[in-house]
Amino acid sequence: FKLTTVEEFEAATERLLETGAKVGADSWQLRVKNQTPHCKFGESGVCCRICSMGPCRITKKAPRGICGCDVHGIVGRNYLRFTAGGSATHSDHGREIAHTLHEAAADGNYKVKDPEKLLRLAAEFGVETEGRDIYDVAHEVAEAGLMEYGKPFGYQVFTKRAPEHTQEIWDREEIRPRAIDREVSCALHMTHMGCSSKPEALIRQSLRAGLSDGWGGSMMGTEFSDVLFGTPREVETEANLGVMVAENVNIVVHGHDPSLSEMICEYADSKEMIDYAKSMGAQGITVSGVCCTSNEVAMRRGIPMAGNFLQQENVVLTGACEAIVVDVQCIFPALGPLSKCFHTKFITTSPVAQMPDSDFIRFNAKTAGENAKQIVKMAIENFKNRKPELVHIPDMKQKAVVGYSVEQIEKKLDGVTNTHVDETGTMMPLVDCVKAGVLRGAVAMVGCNNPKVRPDAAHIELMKKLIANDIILVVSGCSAQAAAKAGLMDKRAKDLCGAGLKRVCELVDIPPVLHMGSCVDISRMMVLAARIAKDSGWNISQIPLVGCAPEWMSEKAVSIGNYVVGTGIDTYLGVEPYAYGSEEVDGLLKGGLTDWVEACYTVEHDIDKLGDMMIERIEEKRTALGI
Ligand code: NFS
Ligand code: SF4
Repeated sequence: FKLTTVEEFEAATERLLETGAKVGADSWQLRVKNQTPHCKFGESGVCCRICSMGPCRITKKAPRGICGCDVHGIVGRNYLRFTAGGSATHSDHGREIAHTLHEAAADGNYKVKDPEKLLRLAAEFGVETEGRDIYDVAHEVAEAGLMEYGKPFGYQVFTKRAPEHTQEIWDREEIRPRAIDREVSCALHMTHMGCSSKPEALIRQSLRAGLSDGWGGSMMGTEFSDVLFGTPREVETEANLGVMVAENVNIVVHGHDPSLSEMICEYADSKEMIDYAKSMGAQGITVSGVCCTSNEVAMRRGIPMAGNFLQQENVVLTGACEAIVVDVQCIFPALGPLSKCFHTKFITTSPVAQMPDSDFIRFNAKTAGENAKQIVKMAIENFKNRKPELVHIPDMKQKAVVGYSVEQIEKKLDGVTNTHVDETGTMMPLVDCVKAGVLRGAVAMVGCNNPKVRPDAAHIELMKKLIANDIILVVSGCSAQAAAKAGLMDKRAKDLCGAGLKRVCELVDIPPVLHMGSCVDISRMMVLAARIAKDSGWNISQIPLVGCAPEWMSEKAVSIGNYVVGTGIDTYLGVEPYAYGSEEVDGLLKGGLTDWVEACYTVEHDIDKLGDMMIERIEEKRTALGI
């Protein structure tokens, strides 16, 4: 067993870019060159363009905008707007899933696959279940969920899942999130010309808007997806471009909302479609994924992961992609023109993400079956248009075991003989390992790729370093895919761990890097932290646990950062937020927040140092606990 190295990834990309050059394709690698150097005003957050007296940018000579706003107000407002964008995006995804749940029917496209979870949610939302049809319950739970977006009074119901101490902090600091849409609207209101320019107020709202995502919209996205498509369980899969099969019709699903990708997987697996593919000269159909929709179907169905964010152009560059089918978020508009250089169909499906040079097949819950069938057929019929001389699939993939929902982790721990042998459903075996020092702690590593960081290298190098130091990883999003591509989700990766973590991997029968899902599934990590805190009696901020997003790029990532920090988990970034132009805002984010929520950010570009800092912080937390 051998890990795949980043050098090997890069060589494969180079080879694909040669094909691209042949057909005159553009690439992000080229566009990065055109966009470098980036605008320093934008990067430091000191440019304001929220009213038409501006744009104003702050310099030594011009310390205030035309309205008189200073640099701290401008940077703070930009930071809050960035957060609001992310919170809106995750939460609107959650809302879509709630609508899908509302459409679920015994004879419909969407069914209830995890009734047990539905009943638990019904209890949380106060929905009557006694003697009722499961679909009636589903619809009422969906409605209750949808009310979380706009309810006039009260707070997010899921915030009750947090430990008492955390809830007290949220109330004390006035950051317990109210209706989700309200927090996003309020953020836009506060940042309108002539409203808030006080960093404390703006950053406080950033936390609240983030928390409305993590403990609201994202959590709903996760929970309702589990009800509809099943709560993830341990499953084997594979990762990297080598999962595409030259002889087969290759359909790549990309985006975030599993409602579409689940249906595509369902139909692509039907005898009717497979026979049709064979009649068209292919040997079968391979569905693989990119970005978080890939994580969703990998976690629930073992559908292989073709790659992560900065690999999305590569799947087209293989020349073997019949269709790349997208829903929402993180989709490069570049895929339109790129697909035109090949036979690939670029199929957009959501009114929320419409792009030039794509075939738009409007997907919705009522017509989902027909839509999916139409898309699969289109891909099959496109097989004959391949240009064989352009086909090259890098022979590169790794095995991975994925599917570590909180429920699955709990089950795994139940299987361990321990001092709490009579108890099930407890995190205590894990806590005991941490107390004993066999496990030093955990890092939740999440987020994107960013060309500002050598893609995947930060994720993979950090993970290798951490597991060698007996620190377990829970991961999601594109970070998870980096791990899987490298081979870190193969159970044999235990041999790269320190002796303690290796023993834990053997005992619990897990890989050292646990795939917890997509980015909305970082809500699973919040629930896990809450459970560990409750079972151990520690506060969340006392757990030897930190968050990390070494290659983050999106607004969603900033929203996540805010709720992870807002939940009491120190967070380590490898890319600066656009906030360093204000000492006050920068100071709050990188220190001041600790007084409010017992956690803050650390930003470090040197990835090796970033790793050392996390290890140091974990050890500090251990010392403080006296373990
Ligand atoms: Ni998260 Fe998922 Fe990837 Fe970043 Fe985009 S796919 S929602 S935002 S790039 S991890
Ligand atoms: Fe300039 Fe103030 Fe308008 Fe911003 S709000 S563009 S700082 S005048």
